[in-house]
Amino acid sequence: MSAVKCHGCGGTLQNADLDAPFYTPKTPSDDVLCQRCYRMRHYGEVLPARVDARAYTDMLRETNIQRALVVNVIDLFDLEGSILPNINALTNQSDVLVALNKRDVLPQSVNDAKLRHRALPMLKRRGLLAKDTVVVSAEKKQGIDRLIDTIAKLARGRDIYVVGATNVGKSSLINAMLSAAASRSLNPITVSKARGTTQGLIAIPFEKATLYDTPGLYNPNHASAFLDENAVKLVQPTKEIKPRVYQLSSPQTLFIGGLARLDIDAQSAVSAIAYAANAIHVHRRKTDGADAFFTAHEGKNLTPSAGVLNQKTAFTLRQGKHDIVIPGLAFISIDGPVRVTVHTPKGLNPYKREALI
Ligand SMILES: Nc1nc2c(ncn2[C@@H]2O[C@H](COP(=O)(O)OP(=O)(O)OP(=O)(O)O)[C@@H](O)[C@H]2O)c(=O)[nH]1
Ligand SMILES: [Mg+2]
Repeated sequence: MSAVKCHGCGGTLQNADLDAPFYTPKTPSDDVLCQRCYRMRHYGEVLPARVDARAYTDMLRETNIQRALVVNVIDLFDLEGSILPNINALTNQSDVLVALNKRDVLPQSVNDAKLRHRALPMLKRRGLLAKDTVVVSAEKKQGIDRLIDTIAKLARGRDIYVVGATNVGKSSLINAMLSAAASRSLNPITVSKARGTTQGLIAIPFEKATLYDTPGLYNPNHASAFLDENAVKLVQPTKEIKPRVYQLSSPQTLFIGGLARLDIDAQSAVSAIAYAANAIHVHRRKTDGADAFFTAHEGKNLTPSAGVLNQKTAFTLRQGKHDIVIPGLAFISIDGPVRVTVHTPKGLNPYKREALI
């Protein structure tokens, strides 16, 4: 077998087995993409693959990551879900740079300093400590020069590993840095809405060292894990999210597509702001009869849907603004005090936090 890697995803190319990963009908060479990358790039297909925790840890352990600068990419829309559970064991904690990516999907009216200020304690509480943080958008090419400068300053000639959960935008950010530097014409890395696009380490020359793109860790607590390929495209915000504002009296219910339902129980009316991809319908109705409404409308008005909402999680929010987060789907900013019961498919676990916005 050849040892030539697909320049799209980093997997080792082979032309022996059509059904095995990294197949190409061509002779493997530096310019060849595997068939999966080719189809994702040219036909926009979503072809998910998984990198689980064990494979991920084994892969990084074999590298020099302990002596390198680690750029941990975080998706601002799925902040906590982007944190790697074992990141501290794998890296030298003092050398982590956090890139808060997909800034463009959050309202432009919130400034970067505020986002940083709100996001940092959330990351810290989950064990992610950083030497520095940069707010960026790979899509809109915002903050890219600052990211390059900060990487160069912190790396001090060492190698760089770009890590993070799957789909947070690692490869997109690297492509944005490559086009900003524009000093050499390197092949772009494959980027897609599929989770698990990058499958192996991809080495890119960076100053006198090497920058590595890495596969992302699969996180099962994410709306995408409950949806088919077409619905996966719906839940990912691609444009600035338009906040949807409600005054809810009790007992009222908000449906976020067909994947989540929030039942509100408060003494007086409460204000709730839903942040979800603009394509997702948010429905308000009386809690009474909400079960029958779901049965009648899931998959139609209430889309996307996994067919069931068979898990209930109860939250008590104190005075002040809090978010209820449905990972990968939405966060809903609610003014307490209020009790909220969240219905989701079993295994899609909501949580509460201080308000991000
Ligand atoms: N709106 C927006 N979308 C982004 C941004 N960065 C990446 N994306 C989108 O997010 C999706 C995932 O991007 P990738 O670059 O493939 O993410 P990754 O972290 O390399 O993913 P894996 O290789 O699967 O681990 C794609 O649909 C990108 O277009 C961004 O700054 N803003
Ligand atoms: Mg990637």
